[in-house]
Amino acid sequence: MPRALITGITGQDGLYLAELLLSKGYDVFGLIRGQNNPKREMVRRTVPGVELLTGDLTDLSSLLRAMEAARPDEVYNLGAISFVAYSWENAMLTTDVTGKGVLNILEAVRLYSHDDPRKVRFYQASSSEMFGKVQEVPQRESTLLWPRSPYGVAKVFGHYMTINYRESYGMHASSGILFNHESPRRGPEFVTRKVSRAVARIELGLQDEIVMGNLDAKRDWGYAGDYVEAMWRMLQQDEGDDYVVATGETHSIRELLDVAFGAIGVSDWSGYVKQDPRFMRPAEVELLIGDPSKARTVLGWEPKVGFEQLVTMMVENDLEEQRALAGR
Ligand code: NDP
Ligand code: GDR
Repeated sequence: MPRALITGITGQDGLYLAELLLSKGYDVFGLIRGQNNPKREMVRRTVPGVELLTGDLTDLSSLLRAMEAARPDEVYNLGAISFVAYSWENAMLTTDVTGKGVLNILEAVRLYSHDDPRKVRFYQASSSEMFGKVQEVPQRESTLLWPRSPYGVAKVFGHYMTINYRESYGMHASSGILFNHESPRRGPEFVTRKVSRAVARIELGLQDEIVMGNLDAKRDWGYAGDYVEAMWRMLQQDEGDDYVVATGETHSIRELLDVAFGAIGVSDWSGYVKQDPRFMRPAEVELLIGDPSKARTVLGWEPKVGFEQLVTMMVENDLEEQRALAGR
């Protein structure tokens, strides 16, 4: 039975990846931080087959202990401070976790695998945020990186460290440059879930309006359930490499609002949406659209869920969730 260690098990991708690996017969270990993490019970309920190990990406010795306990064949580093807006307010913490945390886990993998550098296969959750002020459209693996936030800068560090460990030590290390991916499990701070939840609450008479930032930014949005499949496929290749994972389509926040409000039969949402500078970012990533040709050709990966289906799925999920909460 293959064994996998996932950091970021309490997050959106950690849960989907754990489900995928359990369905493939893996023994799955999840790293959870903090002495009484409030998400521990949710993880136990959602993926009961996962064994939880305590550790933190900023604490190398805890990562070494987790490696010894899990004895993994594959390590998926999904842990990060991942909210871009928050990264300006907590730039040093973001650097420590999202940036230096990658070095810590790479080092833990290297030390654990001292007898054979290819004993453990490693996945790093890189991000389209690294393209920032985009230098090429669409963005591919070779596009020059130009990050626009402390989060993006930290991800660039992690990305190049992963490549460097592959080149320096011959490790099987891969970096997935994933574009935005969403789901009913998306954190409510991110724009898709903020919108799907607000639209559901407006439909149920629980909320009157939604206050947003920049409506003109464009993102290449896919479904998280599809994207974790690409992570796994990367680690099944003979060699580690870097791959863009995206749909190849881009949509503005306005189009997101069109589809989300459309799901409750509202075609003109202008009366429900306000803008406030507090949701604007000091530097914006205006346009992201990925070219997933390499992932398609080498990994045989294709996204299955399209933009409209994704947004509608999220609104329907939030309608159900908000109805249940309101009925309580
Ligand atoms: P989430 O924000 O949902 O999850 C982040 C995870 O990181 C949580 O489990 C969190 O744990 C954990 N974490 C935070 N700080 C630490 C720490 N100090 N030590 C260990 N773990 C920590 O992110 P997603 O699931 O959406 O994304 C997974 C990864 O992919 C992240 O690295 C993200 O940056 C990256 N990414 C995501 C994309 C997306 O569109 N979703 C696109 C491209 C990259 P806790 O619950 O305890 O806070
Ligand atoms: P992003 O996702 O920054 O792309 O990072 P987010 O959903 O936060 O923002 C997307 C775009 O929407 C605009 N926006 C708003 N965003 C939020 N959160 N709230 C608002 O009210 C709002 N109004 C407009 C933003 O300005 C932005 O342009 C996500 C994260 O998952 C990262 O970890 C990951 O690396 C990247 O996707 C790829």
